[in-house]
Amino acid sequence: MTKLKCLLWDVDGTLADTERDGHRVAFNMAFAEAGMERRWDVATYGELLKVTGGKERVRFDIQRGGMSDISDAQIADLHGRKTIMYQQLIAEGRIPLRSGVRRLLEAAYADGILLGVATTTTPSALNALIKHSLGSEWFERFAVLAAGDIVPAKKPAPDIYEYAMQQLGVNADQTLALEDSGNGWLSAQAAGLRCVVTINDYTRAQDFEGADLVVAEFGEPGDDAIEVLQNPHQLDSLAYVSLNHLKVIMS
Ligand code: XBP
Ligand code: MG
Repeated sequence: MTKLKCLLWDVDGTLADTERDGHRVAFNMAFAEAGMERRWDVATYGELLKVTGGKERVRFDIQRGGMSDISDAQIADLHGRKTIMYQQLIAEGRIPLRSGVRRLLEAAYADGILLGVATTTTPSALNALIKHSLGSEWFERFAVLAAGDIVPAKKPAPDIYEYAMQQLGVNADQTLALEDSGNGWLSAQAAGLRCVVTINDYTRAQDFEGADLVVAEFGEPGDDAIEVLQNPHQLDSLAYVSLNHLKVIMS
């Protein structure tokens, strides 16, 4: 019998490739609007992604000498503008869901599995992605949306996963995390969760030692078989990741 009772989804990089073409672009728009010279190119943003949270990422770039110093209040204002610009980019429909995400969400929902989000991103940015990329019915279908500053310590700390599980009344034995990054995997691992990782260009070289499955994407039936990077449970028929694969990982 399956122990899989709950799936907790990371957002940025997992539901959709939002970082390079969404968050990064919105930060640059906010810098320009504020009259700042700094621009984060694709490679630079990859370096900055080691710090989770947009405000924290700006502070980190200041500390490493990438931008002139500004106060925390100015960072918060700048980040507020960035979040509005990000929502506009999402509303333009620029960022589709990653392959297999909708299929797995719908299969799990139909199967009565609890669904939740555990992300470091800002709630209004998450809401925009749900509304424009997933569909508004998912505001009801997710049993918890755990996001942003709701916990003091962002990933790789376990807090956001622990908060989501507490809200749902589930424990780590019943819950599987879906992540895309090393920091996300560390957060899930520290919360005692099993974890499936779908890498992207920014995270391919990161360390996922101990994760339960690492693939390039979830994939779709009928498409080319997915690239499998780590398969410690020796799952078979992995042309795409199915709900049954997730159940086997938890059994
Ligand atoms: C990824 C993050 C976020 C986004 C930016 O979150 O670290 O900070 O890059 O979002 P996750 P904000 O993968 O956990 O969803 O600017 O709203 O912080
Ligand atoms: Mg992520």
